[in-house]
Amino acid sequence: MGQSKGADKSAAARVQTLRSQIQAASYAYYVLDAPDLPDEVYDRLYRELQDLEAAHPDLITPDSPTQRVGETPAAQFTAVRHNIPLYSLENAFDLAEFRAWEDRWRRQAPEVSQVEYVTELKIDGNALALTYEHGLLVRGVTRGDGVSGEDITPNVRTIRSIPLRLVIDNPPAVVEVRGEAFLPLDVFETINADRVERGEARFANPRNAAAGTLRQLDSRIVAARRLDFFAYTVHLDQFDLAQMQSAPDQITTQWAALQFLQTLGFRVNPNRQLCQSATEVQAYFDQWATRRTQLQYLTDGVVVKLNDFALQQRLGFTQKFPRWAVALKYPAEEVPTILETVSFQVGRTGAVTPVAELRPVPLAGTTVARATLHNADRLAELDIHQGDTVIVRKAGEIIPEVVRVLGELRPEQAIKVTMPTACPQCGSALVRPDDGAVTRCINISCPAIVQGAIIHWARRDALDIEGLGEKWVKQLVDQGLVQSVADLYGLTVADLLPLERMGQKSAEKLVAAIAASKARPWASVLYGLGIRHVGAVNAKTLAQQFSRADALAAASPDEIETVHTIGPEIAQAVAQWFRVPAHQTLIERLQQAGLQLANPEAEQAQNAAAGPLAGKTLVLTGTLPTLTRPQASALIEAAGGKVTSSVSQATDYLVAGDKAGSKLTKAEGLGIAVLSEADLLTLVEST
Ligand code: 3BA
Repeated sequence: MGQSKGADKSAAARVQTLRSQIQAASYAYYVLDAPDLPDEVYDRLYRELQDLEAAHPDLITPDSPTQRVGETPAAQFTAVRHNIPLYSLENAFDLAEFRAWEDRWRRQAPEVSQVEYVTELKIDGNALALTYEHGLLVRGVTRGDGVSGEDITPNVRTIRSIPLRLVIDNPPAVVEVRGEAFLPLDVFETINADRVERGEARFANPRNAAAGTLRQLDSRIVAARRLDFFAYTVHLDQFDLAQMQSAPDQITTQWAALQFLQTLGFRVNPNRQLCQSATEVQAYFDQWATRRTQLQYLTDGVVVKLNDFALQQRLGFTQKFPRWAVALKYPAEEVPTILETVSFQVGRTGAVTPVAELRPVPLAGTTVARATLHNADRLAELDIHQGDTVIVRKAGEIIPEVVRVLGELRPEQAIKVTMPTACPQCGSALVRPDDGAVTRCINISCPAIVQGAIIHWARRDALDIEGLGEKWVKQLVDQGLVQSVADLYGLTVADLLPLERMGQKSAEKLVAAIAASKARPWASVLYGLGIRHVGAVNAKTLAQQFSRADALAAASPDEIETVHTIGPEIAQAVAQWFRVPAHQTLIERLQQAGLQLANPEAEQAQNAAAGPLAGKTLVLTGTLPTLTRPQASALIEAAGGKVTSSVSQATDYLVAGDKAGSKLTKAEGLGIAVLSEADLLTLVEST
């Protein structure tokens, strides 16, 4: 006994030592960006800690470096109200707007002669509020609408540059730290490459990818995504501050607060500056306009804050913004490059989009080699020629686009680019309705359309066929194995094995995933069909109202339009789709393959509404010869009737079995029809 106690004591001591060594190394690596331990040594310490904790589970604490990733996914996130709201930042799009902002605060504080601004790079990420109680991270909440956000603590714990415990002695009771969570650009690229591989839609930009990652219910996925975090605000009681050793007595400026955040164990962006004038702010802004493109994360401007907290407090807030801070934004980036050629992409709806193939240029953190030219009208308007020098722009969400052509730099005898008249994929004639901007291929066996249709079909929110990504779909279509989504259901492992880089295991998995998709509900199938204007939400609505595919197929546009939220354009598109003979064949084949083309619950509800007992109220009493109570109730409800427990004027029928008591007497008194089980069965089966 005594011996084991001694062992525990030394284990506890060793665990303590390991944790501080690992924490110090993590801090150096993730916060200071200055690793001080070789990876192998770090790994060895980490594994030793893991082993010790496995042997002594009672020694595990929530701030142990091994406890960053939870085991079980959250069911959902809960909304949390922020104690102090997270305000927005006012934007200034040029120096004049910045000066106007400056004039405004100066009118409110005319005696300030020597101004001090802190300039910080504006990280294009997602603001988070982190709460520490007695030094321990207890909550991480998204900004949300600024008033309340979502509690995503398990995900926040996976971010290595966020300390699980503040690295100071005598931490205050409560500290709230705010900052920006973001995805490094290389991680962003990897995530998107993976998504394309799996047939999922790319994230438009790192900010969306970070937001999507932060809202992942499974923190193990979040941990693999390597989010990072820069801190820029700390809220704490000034009284607590005075009690703390290792802290300045008073933190009275933003500059000191940033330094203090670093002392607490946070990563603070080193590219900050203290400026004494608007001119210095401007110089910082200009310097970073180019330097920021070298960073491993996206920035969209500079946040300028008045350094002095006392002055901040005097100026206060408007409804939305602090008056003491402003975001000086960089314009959407534009760069010139050479147009090598224009290709014409055929989407899954047959829409043909002209795409500029460019000499690759770095732009807003990525290398751009292609940009959209939108449509035939835009192409004509730009008057674009082969070899033209063009200006490419990437703004926020949008994929890069060609915004201008520098006609004066056009090479001699350059050939003008025009829309093709035949589909570049299948050669059939393209059509362009008089009223539309879109040029389309209308050959439903066009390989580009088929490929797009299958990728859409496999999407998570459609038939959810895991593993059916672009690389397989392209081969399946090119090899002629699949000409429509219905062909997927005939594929065997033997069919798949000849595909390039396909192994037995992957082939089996893919066949199983395809088979599993047969269980997906009718609404998902309807969405998967890719009918124009029928997104996931409209598909759900339609599938609820039209509980069977044949009912929807038979409906007129007017009938479809009676569904709430379904407008004439959608109704027209749906009706038209089902009129196409090839689509009717597709539906038949899907039916034969065993896909869900009806919605069991809605079908039941609809049958009930038309059922023989529709609108009738029944009461059950006594013991029926063959049916149990629940069986009888289910039968009545399926026929549209309602079962209540007591007899009244409103009762239409009493179903009476053996040993019927007072209910029978009452019903007879009220002149209510009394049925036997046999009567009930006859009634239910009549239509
Ligand atoms: N500093 C974003 N707000 C920021 C504290 C104030 C502020 C930001 C900032 C309001 C960045 C608005 C949302 C928010 C309270 C966060 C920054 C950045 N400072 N460096 C002045 O890098 N994106 N965003 N509100 N905290």
